[in-house]
Amino acid sequence: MKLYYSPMACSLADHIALQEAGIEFECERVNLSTKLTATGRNFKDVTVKGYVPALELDNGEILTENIAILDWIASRFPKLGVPGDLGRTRLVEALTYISTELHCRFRGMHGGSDREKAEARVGIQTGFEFMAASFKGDYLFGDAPTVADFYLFVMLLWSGRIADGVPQRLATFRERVRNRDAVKVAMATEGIR
Ligand SMILES: N[C@@H](CCC(=O)N[C@@H](CS)C(=O)NCC(=O)O)C(=O)O
Repeated sequence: MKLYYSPMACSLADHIALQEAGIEFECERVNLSTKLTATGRNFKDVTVKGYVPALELDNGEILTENIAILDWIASRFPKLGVPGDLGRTRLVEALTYISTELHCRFRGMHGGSDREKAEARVGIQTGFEFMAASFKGDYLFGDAPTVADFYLFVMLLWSGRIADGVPQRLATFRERVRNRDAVKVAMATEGIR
């Protein structure tokens, strides 16, 4: 299995999740500007979408989209998912919120008008406040992290771009996640401090 990633991109969530799962996997860096991978491959031959994450399975199939990849990891490694009848649905609900209400809004911070940037900033702040209020323990769903926590963690790493900062609960959570062994390994592999 191989994860195509770019340092500090959203693919860090998938990278951490694979590391937390404790499985063997390879990862290959992608230059998002040139669309070349570290081995010189045209990344568009891996996925025509041209964006990370992309996960190449052992049978050669390529998975894309954070929600799909993180859900796939959680379904194979239930310790990273949410138990119970509605567990998977609750997990997808959280992943979708992070993707559509947070991740997408960070895009609005790049290249938009001042007004669009201000709207994105408010939306992100509101999203973080909602997330902070929905914690059920040290992590989103209780006392152990799920793949959704790793996606939220990456959004919080990016939040340095927001002047207003993040709610204290999320700042504490960010440090808690950052100090996990698997997270340190994933970040060191990507060259992030
Ligand atoms: N819809 C995709 C978006 C992924 C995405 O935004 N990837 C960014 C990095 S965070 C990227 O590769 N951007 C480069 C590009 O779009 O050319 C997902 O949710 O997985």
